[in-house]
Amino acid sequence: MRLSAASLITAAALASIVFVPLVAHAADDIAVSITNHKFEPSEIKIPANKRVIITVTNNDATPEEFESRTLKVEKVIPGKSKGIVRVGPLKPGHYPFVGEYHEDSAKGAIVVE
Ligand SMILES: [Cu+2]
Repeated sequence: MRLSAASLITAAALASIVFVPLVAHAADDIAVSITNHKFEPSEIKIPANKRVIITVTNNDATPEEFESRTLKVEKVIPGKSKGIVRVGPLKPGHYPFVGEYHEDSAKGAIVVE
């Protein structure tokens, strides 16, 4: 099938529509990992009044639960897998979180500035 100029323009327009939100999302994505029941980084800085997607990679073989009582977030992440936690928009402040299954070592905070 030959592509007409009109269909190429339509394809280009669609590509730009799809491309823009992906770039906008990427700027607000934060990556956190869990290794030996500790978060890395343990302090996550995010901008105020923005939605942020936190990808939590659990490198441990055992499951962990990302939990923040102040943020009302709970997310179980099975061993050797990833989970997505959405936060915000938030006011500036300090929002602690834990890995509920290993609270002694898995501690951190989201710092909103
Ligand atoms: Cu819980």
